[in-house]
Order: sequence, then structure tokens, then C-alpha cells
Amino acid sequence: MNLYKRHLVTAALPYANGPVHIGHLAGVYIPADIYVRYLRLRGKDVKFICGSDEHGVPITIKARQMGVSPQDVVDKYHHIIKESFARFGISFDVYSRTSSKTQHETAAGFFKKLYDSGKFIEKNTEQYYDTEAQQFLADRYITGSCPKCGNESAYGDQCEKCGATLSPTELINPRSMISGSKPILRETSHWYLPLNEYEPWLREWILEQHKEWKTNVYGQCKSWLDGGLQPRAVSRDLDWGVPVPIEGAEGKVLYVWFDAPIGYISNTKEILPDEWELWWKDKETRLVHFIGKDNIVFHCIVFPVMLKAHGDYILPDNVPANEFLNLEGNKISTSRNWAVWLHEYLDDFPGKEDVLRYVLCANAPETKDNDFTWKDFQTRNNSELVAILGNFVNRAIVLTHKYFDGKVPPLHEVNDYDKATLNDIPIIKQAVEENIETFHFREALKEAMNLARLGNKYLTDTEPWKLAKTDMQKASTVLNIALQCCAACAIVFEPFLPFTAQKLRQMLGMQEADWDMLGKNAILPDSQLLQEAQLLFGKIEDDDIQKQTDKLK
Ligand code: B3M
Ligand code: ZN
Repeated sequence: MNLYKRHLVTAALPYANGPVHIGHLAGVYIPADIYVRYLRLRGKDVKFICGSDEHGVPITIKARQMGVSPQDVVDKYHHIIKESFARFGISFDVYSRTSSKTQHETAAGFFKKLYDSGKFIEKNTEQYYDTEAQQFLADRYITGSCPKCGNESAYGDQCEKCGATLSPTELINPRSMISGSKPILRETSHWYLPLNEYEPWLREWILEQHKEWKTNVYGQCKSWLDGGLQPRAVSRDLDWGVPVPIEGAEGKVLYVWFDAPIGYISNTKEILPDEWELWWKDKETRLVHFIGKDNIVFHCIVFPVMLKAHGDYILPDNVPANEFLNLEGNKISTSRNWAVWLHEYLDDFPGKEDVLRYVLCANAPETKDNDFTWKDFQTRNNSELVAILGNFVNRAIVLTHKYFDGKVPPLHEVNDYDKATLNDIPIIKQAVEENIETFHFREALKEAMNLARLGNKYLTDTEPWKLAKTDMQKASTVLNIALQCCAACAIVFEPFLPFTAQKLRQMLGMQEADWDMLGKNAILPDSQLLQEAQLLFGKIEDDDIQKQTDKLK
């Protein structure tokens, strides 16, 4: 981590065809935010890049469903998504969009560079054309019977009933989803990126040089490479997207997965117009992509080939993809509205952004799909956040107000237990560092919670409320140590629970979180005035949860 001057961290660009839900947060955005906040705390020069992915067939399908233009769809959802992330403290340095002028210019320029340097192959193929609607049909726009299971409403690219991957010409009795008419096959030409030509290089770069990548990522790359790579189309017959910048290519746009990753570059350009190339081309920059597992092939194979073919870009140093989060035992589904939408969560649980951040990190699908249940959400809130972290902090501050006028009392004689408690703090700090730096955020959060457990247990064992009756000096020492532990929590939780950490720092009269102070014995100077204690967390009742599970049904 220390070899690099700069850290360029990207998070997958969400499609602007709907709001974001807890699966997005758990899979991509919370891990990325924890990582970036931590790097900033360590004094690194970081840029956190994201933005809306506004092209592609899903957007045009949504537009048809809503009876509006694709631009109306992306305008609506771009703002909903951007606001949801902001409210959850996802601390992007930029959140722009791929319908921007910068993106159109950047993506077209990128394509042109590859085209002019002969990196594409051009192929004519037969594509279904809707003579009534006068347009070629993307795979998703063709329906018909699945040749495998007979399902009458299979799509051109897959059958949702039996899961088969199809190509449009395999469909029996194909029909256009635009006009309902029977489509005809018409010749069309497209440009292809010959991924197969880069196979030897990819084997070396990934399988030899990046054995440290997560098992699920490394494994998927290996199976793609072992399966043999095919040339991949980088253009489509669509009127929504970045036009192909070549004479005679009217009506053709860049394929969304060629376009979108270049969105990371154009988003960077928007905040760093003069020095973006330092971030994308200088070897001293470390590039890390946070994504979900369905995007691994695009971020580990397609986009790196594009960057390699372009010739002067750096490549991702790591791509820590997460698996999927399920909800109450079922796959999250936008179309079946089986989801917890971020903006709705905040309506029902105002001020509880960190509770969701906590639960989604504690249950993150880091190595396998995992399940979110409202019961578990309530349990973790009540028995971990309220009962351990909240209770510990509240007792330490209330007791200091009760016995020491709200000022940090001095340390007197320390015994072995006191020393052992203080010595555990730097040990926990190191465990948090090691886990975050290796993208083990669940484990890192558990270690951070050990700090709260340490303080809570220390108070319970030393019983300063009793000591105050017999030995004020001992009570003073105990509360000093408990408050140093609170201060350590106010720093260590900054990446995970930024709102709570900020509140706690305010209560303790601390300025910004200074990571280097973590593990020192005296973060809070003697007689520092504490503010009144306010509860960091509130209990979640059964009927709050019942309401959520009823809503899902
Ligand atoms: N728009 C999101 C998805 O596949 C996709 C990511 C683009 S990252 C360049 O859910
Ligand atoms: Zn089928």
C-alpha cells in the first residue's frame, strides 16, 4: 500500500434505471467507502470515483415502460441515486454520469484511438430487425419460445425460466417486443475487440502476477480464460448511447460495457481536468475497482484489454468483488420489488444510516452470497450497537459527569488489569489495519467492535460507581482509562460508522479522527471537558421489524 503515491478507487457505476437498494450497498459501496475513509485516515492521496451508468438497453426498456425518453429516466434516477449515497455517507470525490459531454468525448476518443490503431476487427452478422419499428432489435427486445424448456416468453439473450443463455436466432417463433411483429434477419456490421488475442497476456498478468486477488475473483477469471475468450462486440444498433465516431456508422452506438468503464476516466477528468492523466497513466498510482461478482469479467478482462490496447494506461492492482446479498431468503429483485430501497429505509429509520452500514458490513457477502433478515438487523442493533458500544460510551460519560464534573479525571496508580486493558488497544488497532488492507471488512469491523467490548467489560469489572464511594483515586484512574477507550472508538469506527464516530468525537471534545493517536495511552488530556452524554443508538422494537416484513409481502 505504501509503494504508491496515489490511490484511485472506483465503485461500479449503478444503472440509472432504478433506485439503489441494500444489495448495492453491501456488495460494493460500503466496502469501497470503508476502504477510502481508511486510506484518507492514513494520510494517503485518494480519489474515490463513481457516477451513474446511463446507457444500455435496460435504460431504453425502462423508458418504454414509463412512456418517457431515456434521458428522462436517467435524469430521474441519477439524482435519486446520488442523494441516497450522500445520505449514507458514501464519500465519493465525484459522482457524475455517462450521459455527460465529458463522457461522450472521452469514450468516443478512446474508441477512435483503438479503431485508428487497428485494434478492432470488423464483422458482418445477421441481426433481427423490426420492419414496423424500423430498428434493429437488441437481444432483450426479442421474445419467443425457449428451445430448451419451451417457455413462451424467453428473451433473446436468456431464458429466465430455465436459466439457459440463448442467442436470438435460437428462439422459436421470435417476436419483437417493440411492435409485436415477426422480425426479419438483416445484415449489420459491428466492431469487435479480439479478446482472444490477449489471452496469453491476461494469463500472465492475472494468473501469474495477481495470485493475491480474492479467490472468487481469481477463480472466475481463470474459468473465463480456460473457457477460451471470443472477440466481443463493442458497438450496437441503438439510438441511445455514445455514437460510434466513424463515418457511415449512423445509428450505431458504443456497447454499454465498452462505454461504462471509460466513465471512471471521464468522471476523474471532471474533478481533475489538468492532472487526470497522472491518476490514470502514472505507475505511482494504484487503481482498485470495487464491484459485484457479475461485473468481474468486465473489470478483470474486458476493460484491462481496452486499457492495454490503448497502450498508455495503468491497470487495476486489485478488484475485490463481493458476492450477492439476498433478502429474507430470496434474491433481491427490482422487478418483483423484493428489495429494501435506500431512500425508503431512511424514511422508516431516520438517523439510523450507521445501523444499516454496520449490519451490511457485519453480514457482507465477501466470499459467498449472504442473507439479510430484518430479525438479524434488529438483533445486531439491540445486542451489539446499543448494548455494547452505546452502553459503554454512555456509562463512561455519565459517570464522569456524575463524579468528576464532566472533566477527564487524572490517571493515578495503575494495576495489571488497567495496563492489560490499555495494551490491548494498539493490538486491536493493528488487527483492524491488516483486515482493511486485505479487504476483509467484516473481520475488520469485528476487531473494531472488540475495542467497545474491551471498554464495556473493563467498566463492568471495575465498577467505578462503587469505587467512587470508597476510593476516588481508583475511580478517577478507571474512568480515565475508560474514556481513552471511548476516544479510541471515536477514531476506529470512522471508516465504518462515520456518523456515530463524529457524534462521539463531539461528545468527547475531540477534533478530527487522528489515526496515529489510536493506541496511544492518552488521547484525551486530563480535565478535558466532555459534553452531555447523548445515546448513540436506540432500540429497535418488534413492530418496527414486523412493518418491514409485512411491506415485503
Ligand atoms: N452499470 C452495474 C451493474 O452491472 C453496471 C456497472 C458498470 S461499472 C463500469 O449492476
Ligand atoms: Zn428455458
